[in-house]
Amino acid sequence: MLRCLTAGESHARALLAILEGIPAGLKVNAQAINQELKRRQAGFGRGRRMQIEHDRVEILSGLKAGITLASPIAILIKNKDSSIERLARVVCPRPGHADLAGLLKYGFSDCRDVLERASARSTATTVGVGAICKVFLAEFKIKVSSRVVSIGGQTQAKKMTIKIREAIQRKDTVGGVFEVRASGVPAGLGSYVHPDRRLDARIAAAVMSIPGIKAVECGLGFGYAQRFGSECHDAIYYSRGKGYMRKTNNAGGIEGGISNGEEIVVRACMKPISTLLSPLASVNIVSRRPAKASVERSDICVVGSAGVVAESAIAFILADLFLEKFGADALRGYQGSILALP
Ligand code: EPS
Repeated sequence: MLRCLTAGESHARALLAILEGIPAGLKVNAQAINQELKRRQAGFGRGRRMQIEHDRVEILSGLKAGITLASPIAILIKNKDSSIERLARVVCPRPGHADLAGLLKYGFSDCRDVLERASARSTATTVGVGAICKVFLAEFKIKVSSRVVSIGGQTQAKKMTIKIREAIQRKDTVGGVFEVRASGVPAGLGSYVHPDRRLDARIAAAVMSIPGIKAVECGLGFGYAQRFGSECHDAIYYSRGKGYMRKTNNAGGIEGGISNGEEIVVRACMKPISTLLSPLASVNIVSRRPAKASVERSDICVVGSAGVVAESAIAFILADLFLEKFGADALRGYQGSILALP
């Protein structure tokens, strides 16, 4: 129901996105999007690029007087650093980055031709689009949030900070785990009928599409493998006021690929950023001789930002599947009781 196309490179003039399928009559303002863009840029461990960029959106189309027209919404985020034509050639691919695999795929002779688009800078557009989806979801009291679960194996805030400091001192990088929760999601989004429309499959694909994400789990995830069925499935209850309900939520709000009315809980692992100030072994692609990997300006730890990006990616999927189930041309079309208790 929703379609999105993004364009832009890390140091091109701008990043752009076109979002199609948001119904007419939704109030959207740039401020709501800018708040989310700011959240993406924040966090201890971000690199110097974040001091240069103060991401702000320009909404180019799709609105009149701040209200959606149902036409495609085009957004633009300008890059302050738009030095793409002046940047030096990169000839020593970084292990872990798209550099070498991209080079082999396209036959480039400069890793920069890969890294400009492979850069996580593109996640600014993911967040811009996700912010609009969040505004739509908020109309139905659906809220998406995230938190950092661990950094480099540490689960306590103070120890996480120490771990990032350690990475800085070591000229290293560090990854971690974040969690995204979506509350107020009605039962019935997704499908057990169509494998490609399963809510968990769609969410996993969306989160895996974020640069640096190496694993995704829903609810108990890998924890299911360590328990008996009786210890992990969420018993079903009914109350007149609340309808069907659970006292536990190990399923993370998804059963059979469909939302079950409980909170959606998703966790993902972000690998350590692959640009290392103390670089690993690589090969110079011109001489084919051993060389240290190239060092580009980068971040030390971006797990918090990745959580914000994943919120946006999940908001897009929830909005898409919500429209698939309850679709209407205009917000006014939603009058009535689509979210009534089963
Ligand atoms: C990023 C912008 C990039 C990097 C980072 C994320 O800017 P620059 O390359 O100019 O420093 O800081 O991208 C990567 C970590 C990567 O591997 O590409 C951003 O806007 O989030």
